[in-house]
Amino acid sequence: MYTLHYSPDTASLGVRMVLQELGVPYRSALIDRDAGALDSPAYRAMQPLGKIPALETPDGPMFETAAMLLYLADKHHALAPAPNHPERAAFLAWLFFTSTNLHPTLLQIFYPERVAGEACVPAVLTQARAQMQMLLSTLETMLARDNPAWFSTEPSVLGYYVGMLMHWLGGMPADHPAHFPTADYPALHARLAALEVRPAAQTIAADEGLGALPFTHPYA
Ligand SMILES: N[C@@H](CCC(=O)N[C@@H](CS)C(=O)NCC(=O)O)C(=O)O
Repeated sequence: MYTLHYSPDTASLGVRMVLQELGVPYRSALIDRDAGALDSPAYRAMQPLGKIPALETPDGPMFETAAMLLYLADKHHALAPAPNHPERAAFLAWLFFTSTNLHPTLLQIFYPERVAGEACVPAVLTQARAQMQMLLSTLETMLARDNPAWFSTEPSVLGYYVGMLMHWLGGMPADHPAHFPTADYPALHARLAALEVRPAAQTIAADEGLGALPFTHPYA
């Protein structure tokens, strides 16, 4: 049995959809942020930085979204190429591309003041937006060229991870710095459109109030 410590519409979303897609027994434990739960010793013992999500597993607590996703895929032999599969190398490269490039750049766009203080916000935003455009174009080029099964015909932990990030990027109004609609990236859009209608995505999106098309038309 897993316990996912989550808060609606945060970084717990991808892991929660993956747990649902796997069909394994799990519990969703709502984090009481207002009560300071992220700073409690019990939570910090699971997630030392006090971020969301944290996952309790039979092997102990885990933090970091990508680590959880890879752990779950390997543990349940699903939603990723197996360790000895020829596609494993490419899959790992793009999973780490997402966790070390896409996700941190997204955080810089949403929280530019955390990078170098309020005075540097305009410069940070200019740089981070350009970086995000380049990263999404790089992903788009790979998808259109290679069409890997783990991001097209088959659901994968990576698809859910990128879907979660695009949910936030696509959901912002046109004048928001984080406005990056999936429609601008047709290969990515088509794959996320197929993923978001799966029962697992629909169940969690409904529970968290994220609309019927959470990856391609957030909040619609
Ligand atoms: N690298 C972490 C990032 C997690 C993260 O930034 N979570 C956000 C929620 S979307 C958070 O906990 N924010 C609370 C805060 O920064 O105080 C992961 O992938 O798990």
